[in-house]
Amino acid sequence: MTTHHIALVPGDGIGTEVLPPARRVLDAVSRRHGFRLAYTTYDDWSCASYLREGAMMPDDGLDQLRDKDAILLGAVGHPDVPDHVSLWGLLIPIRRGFQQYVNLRPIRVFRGVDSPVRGALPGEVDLVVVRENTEGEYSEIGGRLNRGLPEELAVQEAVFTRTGVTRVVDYAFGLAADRGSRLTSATKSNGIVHTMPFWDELVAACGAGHPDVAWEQEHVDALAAKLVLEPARYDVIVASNLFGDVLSDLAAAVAGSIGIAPAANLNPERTFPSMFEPVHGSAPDIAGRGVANPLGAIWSAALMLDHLGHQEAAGDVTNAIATLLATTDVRTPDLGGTASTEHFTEAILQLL
Ligand code: GGG
Repeated sequence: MTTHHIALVPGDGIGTEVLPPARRVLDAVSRRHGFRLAYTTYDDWSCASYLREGAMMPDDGLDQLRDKDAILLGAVGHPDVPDHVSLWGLLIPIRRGFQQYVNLRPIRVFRGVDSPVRGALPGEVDLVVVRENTEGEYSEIGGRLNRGLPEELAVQEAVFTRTGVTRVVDYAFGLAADRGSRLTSATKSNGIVHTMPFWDELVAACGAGHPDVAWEQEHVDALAAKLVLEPARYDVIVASNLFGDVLSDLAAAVAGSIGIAPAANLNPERTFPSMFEPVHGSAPDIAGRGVANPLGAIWSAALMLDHLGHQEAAGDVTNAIATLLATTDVRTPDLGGTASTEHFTEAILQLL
């Protein structure tokens, strides 16, 4: 029997509440489909560890993960730890260290979920944001001077490389070709005069190599507005690190709740493990109350199964999510219901 070695990193807040449901779902489908998942859990890689020992993960953290087939992560963030410390202490070192340069964020409006947006009809909105995941605006280059003085200033450099942009844009064109769909590139080259024109040139060069894919570019501000007004017109959106993060959160809210949204941090060459995580953060406001929506983590687990080559098992999980939402009124509070995380998870398990 095939065994896949999975690293579980629950992290902080509701991350620790949504990973156990994802694991129960994984255990159910792996039994049914005849493969085995062997887990190593890294409970202590979190803000609690940072507050105690000054580090989110040990110095040899990446080495501990290197031989795993995939990583399933919950969330990072704590009110007593600056967000940039938690992100740069755990998530970003893993994304960069393992060259997970594609951050894939599928968004669907499921039947039975009320979108706050009039044009977001179930079944019609089914898009994927492909976010560049290792460079761009997420850069440590820059600094702050004259702290506390009236002359205080901060400078932040963005880094766009030919290799870094081309590889993710090429992936997005390939995905659009596979889906038989169109691609939209998010730009802002009217205001950002060096990096964004470079991004646009590299997108055009990739587009020339994919004559089968119709593509367009839109300024990110207009694209954000249209994503709210006409979400169904989009299929594959490719965007820089920051723009992709913002657009995918926006699109997830359009689809009813960020609590459902999954993400795959992919190393397409499979030289290193890929990482799967719900889009949501640690949500300290609801952590510990047992009401977190587990669907983002469960759908992320389905993306992991797909990556590991278990397409049927992954399909079972996404079908169970769709059926649960379409045929029952079991909902966590983010979706307008009163169900607990436990109750929602039981309801999904009954459909598997
Ligand atoms: N589920 C992972 C998590 O905690 N994400 C929080 C976050 O702020 N992510 C920012 C990012 O994806 O760059």
